[in-house]
Amino acid sequence: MGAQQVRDGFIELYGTEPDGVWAAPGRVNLIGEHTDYNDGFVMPFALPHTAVAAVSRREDGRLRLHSADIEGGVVELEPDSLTPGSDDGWASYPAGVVWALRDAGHPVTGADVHLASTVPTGAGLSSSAALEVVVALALNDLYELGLPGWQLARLCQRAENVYVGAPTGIMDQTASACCESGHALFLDTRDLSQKQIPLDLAAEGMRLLVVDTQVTHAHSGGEYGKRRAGCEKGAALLGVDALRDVPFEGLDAALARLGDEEEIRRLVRHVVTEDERVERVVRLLESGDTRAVGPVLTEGHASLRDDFRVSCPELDLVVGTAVAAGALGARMTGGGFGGSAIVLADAADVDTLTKAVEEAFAAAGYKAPRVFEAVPSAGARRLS
Ligand code: GAF
Repeated sequence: MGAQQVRDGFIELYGTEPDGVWAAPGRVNLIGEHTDYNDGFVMPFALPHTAVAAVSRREDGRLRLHSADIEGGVVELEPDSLTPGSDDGWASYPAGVVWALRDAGHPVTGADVHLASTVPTGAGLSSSAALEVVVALALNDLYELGLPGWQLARLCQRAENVYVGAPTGIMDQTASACCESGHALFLDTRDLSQKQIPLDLAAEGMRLLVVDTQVTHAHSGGEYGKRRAGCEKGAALLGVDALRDVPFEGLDAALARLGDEEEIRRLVRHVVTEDERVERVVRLLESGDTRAVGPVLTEGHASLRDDFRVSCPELDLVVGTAVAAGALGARMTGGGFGGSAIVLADAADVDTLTKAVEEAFAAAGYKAPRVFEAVPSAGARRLS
């Protein structure tokens, strides 16, 4: 939905012009999965799909939230009374941002918000991070807080972890806040240092497809939290602050020290090898060998499927079918347990691959997948 439509929706709803209109994108992650809560490396890029918010500042202690995408009216809350854990449905995300800003000492007294989003929900493409970041950026501007993107990302993560209660890492919010058009974001999640890596697949005759399996996932559910707790246990058993501190060269020795902790061993092996895969992809992209990224993606999928165990039959079917039909590489993207896969392919093969995946889904009796091309797009910004 465009800025004008969201602005018009705001006027219809609240009877006045908004102070401004902002946008924040969803993301795909090229490589680096379940590494962000282990202080490791990730490499997402922003999608063209965005959450758009028309927002006005209020001084009277009222917070009014409305989404064009959700049935139901305006949700009215008081910034003074926001309490972590209160279940306000979708409104918990923007409300959580207001709570996190105020909890960090920023004088946010209230706002009128009208939102609409084109980021598919439940598809592993960070629709919730886009909602959080667009509201954080709007309030940052309207209250002249002067916070940089990485700091807004930290506050949005706190909103999600503490207010909403989902134990996610920092990747999605940072991607939404900090990505740049035409680039993937190489992010060190320990200190949030960043490097923008140019990524122009079309210029090299390639495409990146997103295949949304339409199997919805949820991060407040138990499995994500269990993986995170297992990683923390692994780090504690190995005597390191985070699994990021286990060197790739020392992986075999570290695994041997874990003795009969078979499940922890698998988690550790995924995280340590995945960090190495991110660094390998950065080297390949920087040396112009983009095609060679494909097999690294497929290797990453096997690790997520067999060691970290966060894939599902639909994601495995996308990856297996695409690779067998000639893709350069493929893997699940995001948290897993459903959601989306990415497929790196020669441009000439896109139609054949899409058809192969659609036919495989039909033959398996699965709901038809949604396939679209992803081009690295702009991060969060003010539209008007
Ligand atoms: C989800 C989480 F929100 C991220 O923080 C990250 O852990 C990802 O799953 C897995 O890489 O998107």
